[in-house]
Amino acid sequence: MFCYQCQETAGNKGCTVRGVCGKTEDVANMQDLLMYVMKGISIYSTKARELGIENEEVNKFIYNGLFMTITNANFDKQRFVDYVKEGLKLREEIKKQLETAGGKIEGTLPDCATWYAEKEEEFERKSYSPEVSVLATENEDVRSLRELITYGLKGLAAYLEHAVNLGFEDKDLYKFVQEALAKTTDDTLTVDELVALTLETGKYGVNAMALLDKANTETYGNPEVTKVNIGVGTNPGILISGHDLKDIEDLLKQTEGTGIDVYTHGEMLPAHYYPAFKKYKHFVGNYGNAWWKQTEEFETFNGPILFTTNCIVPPKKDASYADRVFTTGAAGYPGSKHIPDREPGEMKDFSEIIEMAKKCKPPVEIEKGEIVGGFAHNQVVALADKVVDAVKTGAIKKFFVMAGCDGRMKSRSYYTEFAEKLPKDTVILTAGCAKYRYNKLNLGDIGGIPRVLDAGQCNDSYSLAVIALKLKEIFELNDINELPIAYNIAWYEQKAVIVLLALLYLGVKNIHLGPTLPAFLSPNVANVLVKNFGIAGIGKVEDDIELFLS
Ligand code: SF4
Ligand code: SF3
Repeated sequence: MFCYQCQETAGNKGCTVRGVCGKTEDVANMQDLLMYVMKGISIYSTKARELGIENEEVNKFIYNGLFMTITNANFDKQRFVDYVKEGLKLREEIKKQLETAGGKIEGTLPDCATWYAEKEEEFERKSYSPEVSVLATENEDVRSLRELITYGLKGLAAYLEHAVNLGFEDKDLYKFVQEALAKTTDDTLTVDELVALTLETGKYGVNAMALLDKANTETYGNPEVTKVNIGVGTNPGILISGHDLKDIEDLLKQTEGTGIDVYTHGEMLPAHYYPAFKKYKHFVGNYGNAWWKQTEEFETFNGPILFTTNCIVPPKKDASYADRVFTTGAAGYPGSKHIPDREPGEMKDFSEIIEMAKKCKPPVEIEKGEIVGGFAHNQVVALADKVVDAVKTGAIKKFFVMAGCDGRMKSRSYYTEFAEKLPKDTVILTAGCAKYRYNKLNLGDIGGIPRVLDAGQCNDSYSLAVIALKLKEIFELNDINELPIAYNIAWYEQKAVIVLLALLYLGVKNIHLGPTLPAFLSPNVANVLVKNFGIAGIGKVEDDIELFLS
């Protein structure tokens, strides 16, 4: 195996024996094979689209398959095997559609478009062969750019899937994702062309996040300032983790009146900010912190846990909660019950989880109090006068965008320290699970504006960009970079990659990225990012604060 797609990759080089995330070699290889097959499908579907052929099944297969390979989303090998099988069938189908329409692909086709097998043993063998690996691309700059694009596409696909689940779609996104995947197999593309494709990925990333923002807000209303309880009630509870709002809607509906409470975990916290979910009295609060603390915090929750997406941490051998873990959507874990997709017009069936919860003890309280969030673009724009005044009078000197992911590395205490040491006339704008490093610190407020403004999930980083563009308009500036906003972003998995590419596309410069720069950036590619966009890593807290404020 070789995997270097996340921030915690072994030695900041690559996982080669077993993932730091817990992904075993055979699962990693099968994920590579799925990527390989999806590239093959995309070669045909892209050509077919030129002839007006749009295959809905292919569209769904690709975004869901990409999502399944995101760090900590799915560890279930059999699901990847089944998916590879389905993918090969689908590839033959779209190939036939293309041929029937008189279409033909010029030149020699790459192996990913022609390799075919039916037996699982053959999948296994293929998944271990070098041509399927990331390392098959020998030129390290080309590999770096291909992977940067691919990881961006994975993040984009995840956001797209959430939007589609709410009935919102954009055919251009399917087209771009498949076209870009196909291009990662094209040896004739130059480094410059791949750099251009990277930026284009950012552009579509903005579109995907905008689509999801529209889907979320039109379905559930605009997030509003909300106090979220972090303590517990006296009823048994179900803990729901991940990012999918449609899933939490179904769960809240089905648990109403059952005597079971619902708690959010990790990236599901922002569900509390949406007006549509506030009416549920049994929607009690948020339990625990960012994903990496789950092996400890799930021990005391006592009830079933539902993963709608990443981040799953494999339960420890002696974990008491392992048989209470359920997955759904792109998420999966071997041995955990997977709740099937909803039939059109219906809800997912969570009855098994609810029945299990009824037999469980209530959660043990691990924290007390409240946290405040809900500062997505609509809410902040509603407060714009106040914010603008504070900037004009100098009460707010600078904003710090500290969106992104959290992770288990010790070096991430940098972000807690950074938040603590920032001068009192600064405001943190956050989104994603990165916030757990400082959202319980009580950093105070500036004239009623809290010093940590949480917009929501990682995809709501889009909201932060909308806020920046709005401020640019109010202050009548020519360039988004003239605003008193600094970017100190934490990354972990591939959703943060699409957020980063989206910000670059929007013209944001001098983003600091930590706690380490991606291992998949070759020195030359890193240099392009440094030179053209002023991307930098992080250093010592005091030095960085001084640098940002200078
Ligand atoms: Fe390693 Fe990250 Fe890949 Fe897991 S996802 S195998 S930790 S690089
Ligand atoms: Fe977190 Fe996994 Fe990235 Fe949506 S839940 S931000 S890491």
